[in-house]
Amino acid sequence: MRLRRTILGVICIIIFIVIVRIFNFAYTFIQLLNHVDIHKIKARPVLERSFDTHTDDKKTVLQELTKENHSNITYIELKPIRIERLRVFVYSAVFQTSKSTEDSVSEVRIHAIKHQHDDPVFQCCLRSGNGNLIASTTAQLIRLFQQGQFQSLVYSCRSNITNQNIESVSFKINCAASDNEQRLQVLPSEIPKGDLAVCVHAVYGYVDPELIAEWMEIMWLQGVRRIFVYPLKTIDHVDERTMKVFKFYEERGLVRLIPYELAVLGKDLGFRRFKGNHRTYQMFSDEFVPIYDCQSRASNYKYTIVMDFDEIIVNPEQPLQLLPTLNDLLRQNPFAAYFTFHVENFVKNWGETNPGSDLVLMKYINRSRPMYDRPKAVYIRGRTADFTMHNSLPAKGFKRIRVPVSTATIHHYTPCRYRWSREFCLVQLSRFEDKSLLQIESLLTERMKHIPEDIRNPDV
Ligand SMILES: *[C@@H]1O[C@H](CO)[C@@H](O)[C@H](O)[C@H]1NC(C)=O
Ligand SMILES: *[C@@H]1O[C@H](CO)[C@@H](O)[C@H](O)[C@H]1NC(C)=O
Ligand SMILES: *[C@@H]1O[C@H](CO)[C@@H](O)[C@H](O)[C@H]1NC(C)=O
Ligand SMILES: CC(=O)N[C@H]1CO[C@H](CO)[C@@H](O)[C@@H]1O
Repeated sequence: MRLRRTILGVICIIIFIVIVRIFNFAYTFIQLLNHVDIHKIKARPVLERSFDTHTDDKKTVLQELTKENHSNITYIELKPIRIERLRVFVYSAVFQTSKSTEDSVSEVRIHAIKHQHDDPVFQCCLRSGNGNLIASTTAQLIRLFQQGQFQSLVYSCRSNITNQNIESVSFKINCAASDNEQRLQVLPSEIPKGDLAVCVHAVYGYVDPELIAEWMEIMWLQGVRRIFVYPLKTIDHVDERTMKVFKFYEERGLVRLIPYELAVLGKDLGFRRFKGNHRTYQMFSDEFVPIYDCQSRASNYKYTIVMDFDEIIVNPEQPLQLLPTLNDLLRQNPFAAYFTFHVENFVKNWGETNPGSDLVLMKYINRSRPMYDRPKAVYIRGRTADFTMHNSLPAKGFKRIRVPVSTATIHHYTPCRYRWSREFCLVQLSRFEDKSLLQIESLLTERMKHIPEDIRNPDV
Protein backbone atom coordinates (compact mmCIF):
# COMPACT_ATOMS: atom_id res chain seq x y z
CA MET A 1 0.00 0.00 0.00
CA ARG A 2 2.74 2.41 1.07
CA LEU A 3 4.88 1.33 -1.89
CA ARG A 4 2.04 2.02 -4.27
CA ARG A 5 1.52 5.47 -2.78
CA THR A 6 5.23 6.24 -3.10
CA ILE A 7 5.26 5.15 -6.74
CA LEU A 8 2.19 7.25 -7.40
CA GLY A 9 3.90 10.21 -5.74
CA VAL A 10 7.02 9.78 -7.85
CA ILE A 11 4.95 9.53 -11.02
CA CYS A 12 3.11 12.70 -10.07
CA ILE A 13 6.40 14.52 -9.54
CA ILE A 14 7.73 13.27 -12.87
CA ILE A 15 4.56 14.38 -14.66
CA PHE A 16 4.82 17.74 -12.94
CA ILE A 17 8.44 18.18 -14.04
CA VAL A 18 7.58 17.18 -17.60
CA ILE A 19 4.74 19.72 -17.71
CA VAL A 20 6.97 22.47 -16.35
CA ARG A 21 9.59 21.60 -18.96
CA ILE A 22 7.04 21.66 -21.76
CA PHE A 23 5.76 25.02 -20.57
CA ASN A 24 9.25 26.37 -20.38
CA PHE A 25 10.08 25.09 -23.83
CA ALA A 26 6.86 26.46 -25.29
CA TYR A 27 7.50 29.82 -23.65
CA THR A 28 11.00 30.04 -25.10
CA PHE A 29 9.71 28.88 -28.44
CA ILE A 30 7.00 31.56 -28.46
CA GLN A 31 9.54 34.22 -27.55
CA LEU A 32 11.74 33.01 -30.37
CA LEU A 33 8.84 33.03 -32.81
CA ASN A 34 7.97 36.51 -31.72
CA HIS A 35 11.42 37.87 -32.08
CA VAL A 36 13.34 35.79 -34.52
CA ASP A 37 12.68 35.18 -38.11
CA ILE A 38 14.10 31.69 -37.90
CA HIS A 39 14.24 30.97 -41.60
CA LYS A 40 16.24 34.06 -42.33
CA ILE A 41 19.13 33.22 -40.04
CA LYS A 42 22.37 32.41 -41.78
CA ALA A 43 25.74 31.70 -40.32
CA ARG A 44 28.30 34.32 -41.11
CA PRO A 45 32.05 34.41 -40.63
CA VAL A 46 33.46 36.15 -37.60
CA LEU A 47 35.76 38.89 -38.81
CA GLU A 48 39.12 39.65 -37.31
CA ARG A 49 40.33 42.99 -36.07
CA SER A 50 41.82 44.93 -38.97
CA PHE A 51 41.35 48.08 -40.93
CA ASP A 52 42.58 48.48 -44.45
CA THR A 53 43.93 52.00 -44.41
CA HIS A 54 44.60 51.99 -48.12
CA THR A 55 41.07 51.94 -49.44
CA ASP A 56 40.08 54.94 -51.52
CA ASP A 57 36.68 54.92 -49.91
CA LYS A 58 38.21 55.74 -46.59
CA LYS A 59 39.66 58.98 -47.96
CA THR A 60 36.35 60.12 -49.30
CA VAL A 61 34.57 59.57 -46.02
CA LEU A 62 37.36 61.08 -43.99
CA GLN A 63 36.84 64.66 -45.09
CA GLU A 64 36.36 66.61 -41.92
CA LEU A 65 33.13 67.94 -40.61
CA THR A 66 32.89 71.58 -41.62
CA LYS A 67 31.62 74.41 -39.53
CA GLU A 68 28.25 75.55 -40.67
CA ASN A 69 27.39 79.20 -41.15
CA HIS A 70 24.99 79.79 -38.34
CA SER A 71 24.55 83.48 -38.86
CA ASN A 72 20.95 83.06 -39.86
CA ILE A 73 19.22 79.79 -39.23
CA THR A 74 15.51 80.32 -38.83
CA TYR A 75 14.34 79.54 -35.34
CA ILE A 76 12.62 76.25 -35.91
CA GLU A 77 11.34 74.74 -32.69
CA LEU A 78 8.23 72.56 -32.46
CA LYS A 79 5.79 74.50 -30.36
CA PRO A 80 2.11 73.57 -30.25
CA ILE A 81 -0.53 76.07 -31.30
CA ARG A 82 -4.13 75.20 -30.62
CA ILE A 83 -6.65 75.78 -33.39
CA GLU A 84 -9.60 77.73 -31.99
CA ARG A 85 -12.61 75.61 -31.11
CA LEU A 86 -10.94 72.32 -32.14
CA ARG A 87 -9.02 69.68 -30.22
CA VAL A 88 -6.09 70.07 -32.62
CA PHE A 89 -2.57 71.37 -31.94
CA VAL A 90 -0.29 72.26 -34.86
CA TYR A 91 3.49 72.13 -34.46
CA SER A 92 5.12 73.04 -37.75
CA ALA A 93 4.57 73.75 -41.44
CA VAL A 94 7.05 72.69 -44.14
CA PHE A 95 7.00 73.17 -47.92
CA GLN A 96 7.15 70.04 -50.04
CA THR A 97 8.90 70.10 -53.36
CA SER A 98 6.27 69.01 -55.80
CA LYS A 99 7.03 66.00 -57.96
CA SER A 100 4.21 66.79 -60.36
CA THR A 101 4.81 68.91 -63.42
CA GLU A 102 2.18 71.46 -62.47
CA ASP A 103 4.45 74.23 -61.28
CA SER A 104 1.53 76.24 -60.09
CA VAL A 105 0.71 73.83 -57.28
CA SER A 106 2.36 74.31 -53.93
CA GLU A 107 2.08 71.98 -50.99
CA VAL A 108 2.57 72.75 -47.32
CA ARG A 109 2.74 69.84 -44.85
CA ILE A 110 1.38 70.48 -41.39
CA HIS A 111 2.50 68.38 -38.41
CA ALA A 112 -0.07 68.17 -35.66
CA ILE A 113 -1.91 66.11 -33.05
CA LYS A 114 -5.68 65.70 -32.77
CA HIS A 115 -8.02 64.06 -30.29
CA GLN A 116 -8.66 60.42 -31.16
CA HIS A 117 -12.46 60.85 -31.29
CA ASP A 118 -12.48 63.96 -33.45
CA ASP A 119 -12.41 64.31 -37.18
CA PRO A 120 -11.69 68.03 -37.44
CA VAL A 121 -12.26 69.98 -40.63
CA PHE A 122 -10.37 73.26 -40.97
CA GLN A 123 -8.65 75.50 -43.46
CA CYS A 124 -5.04 76.51 -43.94
CA CYS A 125 -4.91 80.26 -44.42
CA LEU A 126 -1.74 80.87 -46.45
CA ARG A 127 -0.31 84.35 -46.05
CA SER A 128 2.28 86.50 -47.74
CA GLY A 129 5.12 88.38 -46.05
CA ASN A 130 2.92 91.32 -45.13
CA GLY A 131 0.32 89.03 -43.58
CA ASN A 132 -2.26 89.24 -46.33
CA LEU A 133 -4.35 86.16 -46.96
CA ILE A 134 -3.41 84.87 -50.41
CA ALA A 135 -5.10 81.46 -50.41
CA SER A 136 -7.30 79.36 -48.19
CA THR A 137 -7.51 75.64 -48.65
CA THR A 138 -9.03 72.75 -46.72
CA ALA A 139 -6.41 70.71 -44.85
CA GLN A 140 -6.29 67.09 -46.08
CA LEU A 141 -5.32 64.34 -43.66
CA ILE A 142 -2.54 62.33 -45.30
CA ARG A 143 -0.81 60.53 -42.41
CA LEU A 144 -2.07 59.27 -39.09
CA PHE A 145 -0.33 57.48 -36.25
CA GLN A 146 -3.23 55.81 -34.46
CA GLN A 147 -2.08 55.60 -30.87
CA GLY A 148 -2.81 57.61 -27.78
CA GLN A 149 -5.59 59.95 -26.78
CA PHE A 150 -4.03 62.62 -29.00
CA GLN A 151 -2.80 61.06 -32.23
CA SER A 152 0.00 62.52 -34.28
CA LEU A 153 -0.73 63.23 -37.93
CA VAL A 154 0.17 65.14 -41.06
CA TYR A 155 -2.12 67.39 -43.08
CA SER A 156 -1.45 68.56 -46.58
CA CYS A 157 -2.50 72.03 -47.77
CA ARG A 158 -2.35 72.41 -51.52
CA SER A 159 -2.94 75.61 -53.41
CA ASN A 160 -2.38 77.02 -56.86
CA ILE A 161 -0.14 79.85 -55.80
CA THR A 162 3.65 79.59 -55.96
CA ASN A 163 5.77 78.86 -52.91
CA GLN A 164 7.66 82.14 -53.13
CA ASN A 165 4.65 84.13 -52.11
CA ILE A 166 3.82 82.09 -49.01
CA GLU A 167 5.49 83.10 -45.75
CA SER A 168 3.21 81.93 -43.00
CA VAL A 169 0.08 79.92 -42.37
CA SER A 170 -2.71 80.04 -39.80
CA PHE A 171 -5.57 77.64 -39.22
CA LYS A 172 -9.29 78.24 -38.84
CA ILE A 173 -12.54 76.47 -39.45
CA ASN A 174 -13.02 79.15 -42.06
CA CYS A 175 -10.28 81.59 -43.06
CA ALA A 176 -12.90 84.27 -43.69
CA ALA A 177 -13.96 84.26 -40.03
CA SER A 178 -12.39 86.75 -37.67
CA ASP A 179 -11.21 84.33 -34.95
CA ASN A 180 -8.03 84.90 -33.03
CA GLU A 181 -5.25 83.16 -34.82
CA GLN A 182 -1.61 82.34 -34.33
CA ARG A 183 0.64 81.94 -37.32
CA LEU A 184 3.34 79.45 -38.13
CA GLN A 185 6.20 80.36 -40.38
CA VAL A 186 6.30 77.98 -43.36
CA LEU A 187 9.78 76.41 -43.44
CA PRO A 188 11.53 75.13 -46.55
CA SER A 189 12.43 71.45 -46.70
CA GLU A 190 16.19 71.19 -46.45
CA ILE A 191 18.48 71.38 -49.48
CA PRO A 192 20.33 68.05 -49.17
CA LYS A 193 23.94 68.15 -48.05
CA GLY A 194 24.46 64.58 -49.20
CA ASP A 195 22.42 61.44 -49.77
CA LEU A 196 21.70 60.37 -46.21
CA ALA A 197 19.71 61.96 -43.40
CA VAL A 198 18.77 60.47 -40.02
CA CYS A 199 15.66 61.17 -37.96
CA VAL A 200 15.89 60.55 -34.21
CA HIS A 201 12.66 60.73 -32.23
CA ALA A 202 12.20 62.83 -29.09
CA VAL A 203 15.24 62.86 -26.77
CA TYR A 204 14.93 63.47 -23.03
CA GLY A 205 16.89 62.97 -19.82
CA TYR A 206 20.46 61.77 -19.86
CA VAL A 207 22.05 59.93 -22.76
CA ASP A 208 25.75 59.06 -22.43
CA PRO A 209 27.70 61.78 -24.32
CA GLU A 210 30.51 59.35 -25.16
CA LEU A 211 28.02 56.99 -26.79
CA ILE A 212 26.44 59.85 -28.75
CA ALA A 213 29.83 61.14 -29.92
CA GLU A 214 30.94 57.69 -31.11
CA TRP A 215 27.63 57.19 -32.84
CA MET A 216 27.80 60.64 -34.53
CA GLU A 217 31.31 59.91 -35.80
CA ILE A 218 30.21 56.56 -37.22
CA MET A 219 27.20 58.21 -38.89
CA TRP A 220 29.47 60.81 -40.44
CA LEU A 221 31.93 58.13 -41.64
CA GLN A 222 29.03 56.19 -43.15
CA GLY A 223 28.00 59.19 -45.23
CA VAL A 224 25.19 60.66 -43.12
CA ARG A 225 25.17 64.42 -43.63
CA ARG A 226 22.23 65.52 -41.53
CA ILE A 227 20.84 64.26 -38.23
CA PHE A 228 17.62 65.78 -36.95
CA VAL A 229 17.44 65.69 -33.15
CA TYR A 230 14.39 66.78 -31.13
CA PRO A 231 15.27 67.52 -27.49
CA LEU A 232 12.13 67.53 -25.40
CA LYS A 233 11.81 70.88 -23.69
CA THR A 234 8.87 70.08 -21.49
CA ILE A 235 10.15 67.32 -19.24
CA ASP A 236 13.15 68.16 -17.08
CA HIS A 237 14.76 69.28 -20.31
CA VAL A 238 17.54 67.20 -21.77
CA ASP A 239 20.50 66.75 -19.44
CA GLU A 240 23.08 69.55 -19.92
CA ARG A 241 25.90 67.09 -20.60
CA THR A 242 23.86 65.40 -23.32
CA MET A 243 22.84 68.76 -24.77
CA LYS A 244 26.46 69.84 -24.97
CA VAL A 245 27.42 67.00 -27.28
CA PHE A 246 24.41 67.75 -29.52
CA LYS A 247 25.51 71.41 -29.71
CA PHE A 248 29.05 70.33 -30.55
CA TYR A 249 27.79 68.44 -33.59
CA GLU A 250 25.30 71.17 -34.46
CA GLU A 251 28.16 73.65 -34.73
CA ARG A 252 29.93 71.23 -37.00
CA GLY A 253 26.97 71.16 -39.32
CA LEU A 254 25.92 67.54 -38.79
CA VAL A 255 23.06 67.93 -36.32
CA ARG A 256 20.01 70.10 -36.58
CA LEU A 257 18.56 70.63 -33.12
CA ILE A 258 14.84 71.26 -33.02
CA PRO A 259 13.55 71.88 -29.49
CA TYR A 260 10.22 70.16 -28.99
CA GLU A 261 7.54 71.31 -26.59
CA LEU A 262 4.61 69.01 -25.83
CA ALA A 263 1.07 70.25 -25.96
CA VAL A 264 -0.24 70.36 -22.40
CA LEU A 265 -2.88 67.71 -22.39
CA GLY A 266 -4.45 67.77 -18.96
CA LYS A 267 -3.66 65.99 -15.74
CA ASP A 268 -4.41 62.45 -16.89
CA LEU A 269 -1.95 62.93 -19.73
CA GLY A 270 0.78 64.47 -17.62
CA PHE A 271 4.46 64.26 -18.33
CA ARG A 272 4.69 61.10 -16.29
CA ARG A 273 4.03 59.27 -19.52
CA PHE A 274 7.66 59.64 -20.56
CA LYS A 275 9.01 58.15 -17.39
CA GLY A 276 10.03 54.54 -16.91
CA ASN A 277 7.08 52.36 -16.06
CA HIS A 278 4.49 54.89 -17.13
CA ARG A 279 5.29 54.75 -20.83
CA THR A 280 1.97 54.81 -22.63
CA TYR A 281 0.55 54.88 -26.12
CA GLN A 282 0.31 58.66 -25.80
CA MET A 283 4.06 58.76 -25.45
CA PHE A 284 4.50 56.76 -28.65
CA SER A 285 2.31 59.29 -30.42
CA ASP A 286 4.27 62.20 -28.95
CA GLU A 287 7.47 60.54 -30.05
CA PHE A 288 6.08 60.37 -33.54
CA VAL A 289 5.53 64.09 -34.08
CA PRO A 290 9.29 64.58 -34.63
CA ILE A 291 9.42 61.63 -37.04
CA TYR A 292 6.72 63.16 -39.22
CA ASP A 293 8.31 66.59 -38.96
CA CYS A 294 11.72 65.18 -39.84
CA GLN A 295 10.37 63.24 -42.82
CA SER A 296 9.04 66.52 -44.26
CA ARG A 297 12.18 68.52 -43.57
CA ALA A 298 14.39 65.75 -44.98
CA SER A 299 12.12 64.99 -47.92
CA ASN A 300 14.75 65.98 -50.49
CA TYR A 301 17.31 63.49 -49.24
CA LYS A 302 17.71 60.32 -51.28
CA TYR A 303 17.63 58.16 -48.13
CA THR A 304 16.19 58.91 -44.70
CA ILE A 305 16.91 56.58 -41.80
CA VAL A 306 14.71 56.50 -38.70
CA MET A 307 17.02 55.36 -35.95
CA ASP A 308 18.22 55.80 -32.37
CA PHE A 309 21.60 56.57 -30.82
CA ASP A 310 22.12 52.93 -29.88
CA GLU A 311 21.58 51.59 -33.39
CA ILE A 312 24.01 51.29 -36.30
CA ILE A 313 23.42 49.72 -39.69
CA VAL A 314 26.41 47.49 -40.33
CA ASN A 315 27.52 45.76 -43.48
CA PRO A 316 29.61 43.05 -41.78
CA GLU A 317 32.29 43.02 -44.48
CA GLN A 318 32.67 46.81 -44.71
CA PRO A 319 30.99 48.68 -41.87
CA LEU A 320 31.55 52.13 -43.36
CA GLN A 321 30.17 51.30 -46.80
CA LEU A 322 26.59 52.15 -45.99
CA LEU A 323 25.87 54.31 -49.03
CA PRO A 324 27.34 51.85 -51.57
CA THR A 325 25.38 49.07 -49.81
CA LEU A 326 22.12 51.03 -50.09
CA ASN A 327 22.81 51.96 -53.71
CA ASP A 328 23.45 48.29 -54.53
CA LEU A 329 20.23 47.30 -52.82
CA LEU A 330 18.35 49.91 -54.80
CA ARG A 331 19.85 48.67 -58.06
CA GLN A 332 18.76 45.13 -57.19
CA ASN A 333 15.32 46.31 -56.06
CA PRO A 334 14.34 49.22 -58.30
CA PHE A 335 10.84 49.30 -56.82
CA ALA A 336 11.92 49.45 -53.21
CA ALA A 337 9.97 51.88 -51.05
CA TYR A 338 12.13 51.22 -48.03
CA PHE A 339 14.60 48.73 -46.62
CA THR A 340 14.22 47.01 -43.27
CA PHE A 341 16.98 45.17 -41.44
CA HIS A 342 17.28 42.39 -38.93
CA VAL A 343 18.35 43.51 -35.50
CA GLU A 344 21.31 42.00 -33.66
CA ASN A 345 21.12 42.82 -29.97
CA PHE A 346 24.42 43.43 -28.22
CA VAL A 347 23.03 42.84 -24.75
CA LYS A 348 24.75 44.99 -22.15
CA ASN A 349 23.59 42.80 -19.26
CA TRP A 350 25.91 40.08 -20.53
CA GLY A 351 28.81 42.25 -19.49
CA GLU A 352 31.70 43.71 -21.44
CA THR A 353 33.06 41.11 -23.80
CA ASN A 354 35.85 43.33 -25.14
CA PRO A 355 36.75 45.37 -22.04
CA GLY A 356 40.12 46.43 -23.45
CA SER A 357 38.55 48.86 -25.91
CA ASP A 358 38.53 52.61 -25.23
CA LEU A 359 35.24 52.96 -27.05
CA VAL A 360 31.96 52.35 -25.24
CA LEU A 361 30.39 50.82 -28.34
CA MET A 362 33.22 48.36 -28.94
CA LYS A 363 33.22 46.96 -25.42
CA TYR A 364 30.30 44.78 -26.43
CA ILE A 365 31.01 42.18 -29.08
CA ASN A 366 28.58 39.41 -28.10
CA ARG A 367 25.22 39.56 -29.79
CA SER A 368 22.01 37.63 -30.21
CA ARG A 369 20.95 35.98 -33.42
CA PRO A 370 19.57 38.42 -36.01
CA MET A 371 15.95 39.04 -35.05
CA TYR A 372 13.23 40.56 -37.13
CA ASP A 373 12.03 42.45 -34.09
CA ARG A 374 10.95 46.07 -34.37
CA PRO A 375 12.99 46.57 -37.48
CA LYS A 376 14.06 50.11 -38.30
CA ALA A 377 14.05 51.33 -41.85
CA VAL A 378 15.83 53.32 -44.52
CA TYR A 379 13.26 55.22 -46.59
CA ILE A 380 13.75 56.14 -50.23
CA ARG A 381 12.67 59.63 -51.25
CA GLY A 382 8.98 59.96 -52.05
CA ARG A 383 8.10 56.27 -51.96
CA THR A 384 6.25 55.85 -48.68
CA ALA A 385 2.58 56.60 -48.19
CA ASP A 386 2.62 56.53 -44.41
CA PHE A 387 5.13 55.82 -41.68
CA THR A 388 4.93 53.96 -38.45
CA MET A 389 7.92 53.23 -36.30
CA HIS A 390 8.36 49.70 -37.62
CA ASN A 391 6.01 48.91 -40.46
CA SER A 392 5.33 51.65 -42.96
CA LEU A 393 3.00 51.69 -45.94
CA PRO A 394 4.72 51.83 -49.35
CA ALA A 395 3.43 54.26 -51.97
CA LYS A 396 1.56 52.65 -54.86
CA GLY A 397 3.88 50.64 -57.11
CA PHE A 398 6.60 50.27 -54.48
CA LYS A 399 7.30 47.69 -51.83
CA ARG A 400 9.11 46.98 -48.61
CA ILE A 401 12.40 45.12 -48.97
CA ARG A 402 13.81 42.98 -46.18
CA VAL A 403 17.55 43.19 -46.41
CA PRO A 404 19.31 39.80 -46.15
CA VAL A 405 21.31 39.27 -42.99
CA SER A 406 24.50 38.74 -44.99
CA THR A 407 24.19 42.19 -46.58
CA ALA A 408 23.62 44.30 -43.47
CA THR A 409 22.00 44.22 -40.06
CA ILE A 410 21.29 46.70 -37.32
CA HIS A 411 23.60 46.49 -34.34
CA HIS A 412 21.53 47.42 -31.30
CA TYR A 413 23.39 48.14 -28.05
CA THR A 414 20.77 47.46 -25.43
CA PRO A 415 19.98 46.17 -21.98
CA CYS A 416 17.63 43.16 -21.85
CA ARG A 417 14.50 44.30 -23.69
CA TYR A 418 11.59 44.84 -21.31
CA ARG A 419 9.36 42.39 -23.17
CA TRP A 420 11.87 39.62 -22.62
CA SER A 421 11.97 37.52 -19.50
CA ARG A 422 15.22 37.62 -17.51
CA GLU A 423 15.54 33.91 -18.11
CA PHE A 424 15.19 34.37 -21.86
CA CYS A 425 17.62 37.27 -22.00
CA LEU A 426 20.31 36.00 -19.69
CA VAL A 427 20.18 32.23 -20.11
CA GLN A 428 18.31 31.03 -23.16
CA LEU A 429 19.30 33.60 -25.77
CA SER A 430 22.23 32.22 -27.78
CA ARG A 431 25.32 34.39 -27.89
CA PHE A 432 27.56 34.96 -30.87
CA GLU A 433 30.86 36.74 -30.91
CA ASP A 434 30.83 39.40 -33.63
CA LYS A 435 33.92 41.47 -34.34
CA SER A 436 32.68 43.10 -37.52
CA LEU A 437 32.60 46.62 -36.08
CA LEU A 438 36.11 46.18 -34.67
CA GLN A 439 37.35 46.73 -38.23
CA ILE A 440 36.87 50.44 -37.61
CA GLU A 441 38.02 50.50 -33.99
CA SER A 442 41.42 52.09 -34.61
CA LEU A 443 39.96 54.68 -36.97
CA LEU A 444 37.20 55.61 -34.54
CA THR A 445 39.62 55.75 -31.59
CA GLU A 446 41.72 58.17 -33.62
CA ARG A 447 38.76 60.40 -34.44
CA MET A 448 37.53 60.44 -30.86
CA LYS A 449 40.82 62.05 -29.80
CA HIS A 450 39.60 65.22 -31.51
CA ILE A 451 36.48 65.45 -29.37
CA PRO A 452 37.16 67.63 -26.29
CA GLU A 453 37.41 65.58 -23.12
CA ASP A 454 34.83 67.71 -21.29
CA ILE A 455 32.29 66.83 -23.96
CA ARG A 456 33.01 63.08 -24.02
CA ASN A 457 33.38 62.62 -20.28
CA PRO A 458 31.85 65.60 -18.53
CA ASP A 459 32.12 65.95 -14.75
CA VAL A 460 29.11 64.59 -13.00
C1 LIG B 1 27.90 83.63 -42.96
O1 LIG B 1 26.86 84.18 -43.76
C2 LIG B 1 26.76 85.61 -43.68
C3 LIG B 1 25.54 86.05 -44.46
O2 LIG B 1 25.03 85.05 -45.27
C4 LIG B 1 28.05 86.23 -44.17
O3 LIG B 1 27.97 87.64 -44.08
C5 LIG B 1 29.22 85.72 -43.34
O4 LIG B 1 30.43 86.21 -43.83
C6 LIG B 1 29.25 84.19 -43.35
N1 LIG B 1 30.27 83.74 -42.43
C7 LIG B 1 31.12 82.75 -42.72
C8 LIG B 1 32.10 82.39 -41.66
O5 LIG B 1 31.09 82.17 -43.81
C1 LIG C 1 -6.55 79.45 -58.10
O1 LIG C 1 -7.77 78.80 -57.74
C2 LIG C 1 -8.83 79.70 -57.45
C3 LIG C 1 -10.03 78.89 -57.01
O2 LIG C 1 -9.67 77.68 -56.50
C4 LIG C 1 -9.15 80.54 -58.68
O3 LIG C 1 -10.17 81.47 -58.37
C5 LIG C 1 -7.90 81.28 -59.15
O4 LIG C 1 -8.13 81.95 -60.34
C6 LIG C 1 -6.74 80.29 -59.33
N1 LIG C 1 -5.52 81.05 -59.63
C7 LIG C 1 -4.66 80.71 -60.57
C8 LIG C 1 -3.45 81.58 -60.72
O5 LIG C 1 -4.81 79.71 -61.26
C1 LIG D 1 30.43 35.47 -25.81
O1 LIG D 1 30.16 34.59 -26.88
C2 LIG D 1 31.02 33.48 -26.96
C3 LIG D 1 30.67 32.73 -28.22
O2 LIG D 1 29.34 32.34 -28.22
C4 LIG D 1 30.88 32.64 -25.70
O3 LIG D 1 31.77 31.57 -25.74
C5 LIG D 1 31.17 33.51 -24.48
O4 LIG D 1 30.92 32.80 -23.30
C6 LIG D 1 30.30 34.75 -24.50
N1 LIG D 1 30.66 35.61 -23.38
C7 LIG D 1 29.75 36.26 -22.66
C8 LIG D 1 30.27 37.06 -21.50
O5 LIG D 1 28.56 36.28 -22.95
C1 LIG E 1 19.38 88.17 -43.98
C2 LIG E 1 18.60 87.84 -42.75
O1 LIG E 1 17.67 87.07 -42.79
N1 LIG E 1 19.02 88.43 -41.63
C3 LIG E 1 18.38 88.20 -40.33
C4 LIG E 1 19.25 87.30 -39.46
O2 LIG E 1 18.70 87.16 -38.16
C5 LIG E 1 18.53 88.37 -37.46
C6 LIG E 1 17.98 88.08 -36.08
O3 LIG E 1 18.27 86.79 -35.69
C7 LIG E 1 17.59 89.29 -38.24
O4 LIG E 1 17.48 90.51 -37.57
C8 LIG E 1 18.14 89.52 -39.64
O5 LIG E 1 17.22 90.27 -40.40
